[in-house]
Amino acid sequence: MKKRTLRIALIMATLSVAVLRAEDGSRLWLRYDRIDNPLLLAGCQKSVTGWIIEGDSPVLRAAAGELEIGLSGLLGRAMPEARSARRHGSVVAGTPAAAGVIASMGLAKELAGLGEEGYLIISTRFKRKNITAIAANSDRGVLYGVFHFLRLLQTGQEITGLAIKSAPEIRIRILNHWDNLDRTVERGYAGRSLWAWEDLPGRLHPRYTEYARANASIGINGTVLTNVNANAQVLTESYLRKVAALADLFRPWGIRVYLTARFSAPVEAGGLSTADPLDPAVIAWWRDKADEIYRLIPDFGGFLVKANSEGQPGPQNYGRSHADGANLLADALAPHGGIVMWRAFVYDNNVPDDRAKQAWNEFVPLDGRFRENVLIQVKNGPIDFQPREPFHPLFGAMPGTAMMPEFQITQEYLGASVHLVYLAPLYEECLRSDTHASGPGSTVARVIDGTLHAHSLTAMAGVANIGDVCNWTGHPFGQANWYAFGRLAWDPDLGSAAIAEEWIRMTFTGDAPAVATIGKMMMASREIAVDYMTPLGLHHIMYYGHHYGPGPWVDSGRADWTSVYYHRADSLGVGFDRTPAGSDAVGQYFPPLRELYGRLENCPEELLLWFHHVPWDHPMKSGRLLWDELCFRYDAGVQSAARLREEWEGVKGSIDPERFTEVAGLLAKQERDARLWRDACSLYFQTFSGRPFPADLAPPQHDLEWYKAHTYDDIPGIK
Ligand code: GCV
Repeated sequence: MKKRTLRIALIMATLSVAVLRAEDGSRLWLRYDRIDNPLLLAGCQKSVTGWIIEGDSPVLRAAAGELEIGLSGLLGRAMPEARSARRHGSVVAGTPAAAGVIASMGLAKELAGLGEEGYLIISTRFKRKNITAIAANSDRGVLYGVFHFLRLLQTGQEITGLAIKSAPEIRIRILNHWDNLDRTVERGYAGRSLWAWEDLPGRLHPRYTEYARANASIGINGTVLTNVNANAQVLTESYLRKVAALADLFRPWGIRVYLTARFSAPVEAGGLSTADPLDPAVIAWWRDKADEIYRLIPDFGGFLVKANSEGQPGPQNYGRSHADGANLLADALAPHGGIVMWRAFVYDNNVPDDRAKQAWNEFVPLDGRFRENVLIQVKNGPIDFQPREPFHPLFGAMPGTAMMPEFQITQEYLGASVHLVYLAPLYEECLRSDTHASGPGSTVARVIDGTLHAHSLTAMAGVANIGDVCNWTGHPFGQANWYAFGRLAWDPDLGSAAIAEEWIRMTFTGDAPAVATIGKMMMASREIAVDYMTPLGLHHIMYYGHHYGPGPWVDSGRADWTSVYYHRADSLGVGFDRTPAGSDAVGQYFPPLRELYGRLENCPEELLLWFHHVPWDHPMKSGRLLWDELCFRYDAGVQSAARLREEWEGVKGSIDPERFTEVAGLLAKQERDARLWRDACSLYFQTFSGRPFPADLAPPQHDLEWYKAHTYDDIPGIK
């Protein structure tokens, strides 16, 4: 058998095994099963009869492999690369540099402005034949175009008459892994870290390539391999060789590696007596370290740094500023084209001001003092990845500095890998928030895509929810959050409902009623979680440590890690007064938001208790008093969680039994724990309101002491 025929036979065998094997979720959204609608299949088979990649490079070979596997699977027939494009239905992909069909099409004008990663997908004619051209300025653009074209087939969209032009709005679209070198994952709920440091660089697990493929398919082009609570060991030579092995594997998929830099590394890994950013020996150490890294990894992306926060070392240990610290690393990386992502997640229990204000206080005075290759990485909200927060007031407040958002894909405060919570609506809510920094329309999206303040260095980070479990994310729906993050990083203006539909069709089924039901469930899920966990602007009332269940009573230990710090319940009311009469956090927002958030009568109810301490008998829009409304919202969350479980039952025949059963089990657990949230929080807040539960709501099952004593022995994550 010729080599090529053998390869195709292998692919087909793999595909049929995939059909027969249990649905374990490992194929993510890149399943490429044969299109099951016969009419659609016939149409696609007619429109796509062969493919060619013009040119040769590792990236183009990755694209070719994807086209071959994808088209063979989706069209249900072996699809090796064709010899020529001179027949109807050819798909031709490449750059004008290859001097082939793409070059002959004279696309220079259309390709202008699409940059290094954009692409065109057009239905056109070549030598009197109908073909589809996937054209780009670079091989990476071709790869992204190929994935887009396959997505059209996977989601049952039209593949004739195409005139698609796409380029990313954000330059660096990056995952942050909070993975430790011992393979535990901070806030990880999907098994151990993917990075088998003990086997690297010699043994390369097949999952590394699968990981890179999945990321490339959604446009992710960077990954920070290590935890922001960093270990300097990763900067030692032996670990850098391991990192280089991963970088080599990821490169053909357009992915660069980045590392977290522990600020005290010159002391811990370099034997210096100080890590003072202005000390000449420290400056030389980082410069030499950067040179060493780039010798091993020529396209190394740069460093992500958490400094002077939650016990991490930083420039302030030496009386220096965050700008001094960031610029030290930026100068070391600059000659190689590397960047620094410096986190604004800083707060200190010894600073008497509201935690929500501290990052702004710290960073705004430093605006304009960071090097060109520094981005300030800002969490979506001012506290910490809560089910709902207002957008972070730093967005728009530092026009002279490149800002990037950090979203959490892993569900630290949103039910770990137990709860179905589709996070795209949360990301979208933040991206669409209008900061009013330069008048109306100054959305967070316009701040971070660089258009508002003319920055060309742009980025968006997501804290990964990926581990070494078979289905990558623990909860099968966790995959949707990874997927949605990538899609939104490419285009922050995409809508979460449309992204959900794509993902469902690629991951579960194209059956229209099932797609509609699952889409509805996903779109409702974030609001449902807000209701049963932290309605009306409550926040950070999770159980100490694991953050999974309720813990509104947590009142000991570091003050800004307690719940009472945030809800401030007393006999008069509940909520954090952040008006000028309180902490004045509202003052960090631009007008008219100060007035919107700052006046009780104006404040959107979903953020009420974030910004105000509100009397228990405050009349709400529903006509209920605050206390009753709070009980009602908690209860509505539980009812809706029950509805999610029921709705899932309705898609039973449309989903494979393995994943159907797995999700059904998780939804039952979610409902159970939503009740726990409702009962625990209602009972706890009742000790302050002193009011009865509304008569039409089911009373809590146990007393408050029972909930306080409850331990969670069936949840994932580091204990
Ligand atoms: C990586 C929260 C989490 C920590 C996390 C921190 C951060 O505090 O609970 O686990 O540390 O955020 O984002 O740095």
